[in-house]
Amino acid sequence: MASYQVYYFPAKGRAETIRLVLEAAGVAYENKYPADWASEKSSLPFGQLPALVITDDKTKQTTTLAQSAAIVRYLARKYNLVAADPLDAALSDSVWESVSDVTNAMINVVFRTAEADKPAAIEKFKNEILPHFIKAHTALLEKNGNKGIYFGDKITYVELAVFNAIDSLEKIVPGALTATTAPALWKVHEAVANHDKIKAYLASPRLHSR
Ligand SMILES: N[C@@H](CCC(=O)N[C@@H](CS)C(=O)NCC(=O)O)C(=O)O
Repeated sequence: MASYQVYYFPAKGRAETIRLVLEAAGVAYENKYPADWASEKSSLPFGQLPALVITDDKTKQTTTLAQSAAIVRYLARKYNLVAADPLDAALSDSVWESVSDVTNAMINVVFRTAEADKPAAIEKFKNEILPHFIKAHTALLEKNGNKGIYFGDKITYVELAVFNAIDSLEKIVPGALTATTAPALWKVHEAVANHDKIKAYLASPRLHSR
């Protein structure tokens, strides 16, 4: 058995899909926040957060796993939140990468664009990047019967990542990803929001407000 600490800033950010995977799996974890990031940074494998601090309950040995995609996939494999078929699992990974691309584009707009240039950057994001994302994801979801699941019948880490991305995107481009503008993607959001363990998490004090 292992104990987990999700080490990240006190926010959803790149840690939230990690938390969602743990929550969906019903696995206990603690949140660990930096007390003095400048001095802690060099102790991380790549000088960044999130990281998952894994403690072997028997030996008390700890391993610090970095990189959000690696952490999510490790936990998803361990707790059976991946597609069983290897090709479906690879296709799922491609969905994750697409979510990562659109999330990184959003981060560039919000955090790496001069204030004066932001309105134009947001418009470009909304009118060029997002429609491609919605179209591609809608095609994949429709191919699987438009049931809010990308491949097969069960929620995997990919639906959890998309749920989180939709919530994050909604803050930047309100109204751009809704039941009306992106119905197939919205079904993913609903499927995850109705997952019993996720529903409990969303109503719990463990959920970060931003
Ligand atoms: N590829 C990394 C990116 C991690 C990343 O950019 N982390 C940011 C926070 S979201 C960070 O640690 N920033 C503080 C710093 O670099 O000092 C991942 O997905 O985990």
